[in-house]
Amino acid sequence: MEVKKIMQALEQKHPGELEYLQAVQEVLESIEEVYNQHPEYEKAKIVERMVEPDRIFTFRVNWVDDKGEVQTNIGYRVQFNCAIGPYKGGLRFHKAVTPSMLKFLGFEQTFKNALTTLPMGGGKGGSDFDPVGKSDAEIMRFCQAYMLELVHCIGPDQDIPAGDVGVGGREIGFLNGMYQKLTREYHTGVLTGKGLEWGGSIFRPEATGYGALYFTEHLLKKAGKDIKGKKIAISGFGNVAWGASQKATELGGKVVAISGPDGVCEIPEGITNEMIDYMLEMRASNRNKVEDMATKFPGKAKFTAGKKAWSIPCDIALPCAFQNELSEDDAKELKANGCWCCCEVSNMGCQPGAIHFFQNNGILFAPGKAVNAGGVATSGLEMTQNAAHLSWSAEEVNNKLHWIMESIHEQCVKFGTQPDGTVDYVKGANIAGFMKVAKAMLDQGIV
Ligand code: 2IT
Repeated sequence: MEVKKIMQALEQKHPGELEYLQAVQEVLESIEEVYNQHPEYEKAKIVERMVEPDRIFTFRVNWVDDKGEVQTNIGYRVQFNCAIGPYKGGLRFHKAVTPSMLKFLGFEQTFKNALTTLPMGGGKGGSDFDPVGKSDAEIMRFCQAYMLELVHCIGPDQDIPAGDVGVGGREIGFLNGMYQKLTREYHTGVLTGKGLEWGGSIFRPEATGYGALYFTEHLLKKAGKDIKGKKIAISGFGNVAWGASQKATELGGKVVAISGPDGVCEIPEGITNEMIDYMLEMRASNRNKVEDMATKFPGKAKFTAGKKAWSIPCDIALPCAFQNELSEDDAKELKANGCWCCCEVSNMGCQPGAIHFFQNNGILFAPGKAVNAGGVATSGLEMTQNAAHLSWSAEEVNNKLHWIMESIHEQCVKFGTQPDGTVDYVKGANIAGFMKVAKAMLDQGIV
């Protein structure tokens, strides 16, 4: 395989699909060496087949807003790769959603799911519907209209969506209600992230953030460090930032910043449980403003408009918001302010320049597909509980999540340890995920 050649061909086929091309390039660069030691992969054109989604559904979604006006959005479901199990991955509702964004997310999901140790293939979906400023009734009508089409693409043994940016427990509820209405099938296993009363798993809402901190703990331990008393900057204030803030605080870290599209809130004394609870209200309000935290807790949280979380001095940076949210300049600012570790929690949260800067400047870095896999892993645990028609205890789910994150860390160490003894977590995660999917594809022939 020659990465350059494959990328050129892909760019020709998918011009302008920047996020997708970026995600593919990152993976191919890190697996190139290992791949070239396996002529059987080359012969079966594993890479050429793996970078293309199995199929993409695109559909129009019409709904009526509170003013009585008809709205038109586009809905998607990308079924990326089913070599190791049914398609699994979240739904993103965000005004910037494009096929490129969902293809990058589906591609990443395929490797991430492989790392979880559970048999799940990769998928992703969503819509350019913008939840900002929408009423609950509008959210419900949109979710129902979206499910009128999505219903034809999914099923408990085919494709199991969950939440992502803009899709949380409320949206999964509306989607599941409509799915049952349309199909008259009352199994619990077609969506994950469900409410506890109707088939959801305990800790699924917290799992992405909790898992990220379990992974971070292992990474720090391996590097001879620990989290106690460390200053942590977190971007975003949504579901992932919420779970990460909780677990970081519980483990003795001090969360000194959260952020939003409007700016950053600095919290010099560290985030409190009251503030963490308030993050949920901020998300439910659909205002999308982190300034609300400073308004609610004057004197404790200080808002600065237009600034990112990376402007606040910290030891550890945890991007928890959106792809490409941390640039090379941000990485430089972080280092100048004393940061020595960045665990990417958002999918592809760091731009390639930022990752290279971290790696070339001795800053510990781990990629999203390893760090944030606790979310989908717990979705997998939810599917298992649904299939067995039972619910596990908090302790049981937490122990399993803990074990999965530890094993993801071990896979990264196994495939990413460099001759000087340091761990390249990007290589480790990509090679480990790739090898599993590649082997599964090879075993199952040219399909
Ligand atoms: O990016 C992700 O891993 C998710 N949004 C969670 C997917 C899932 O199926 O739980």
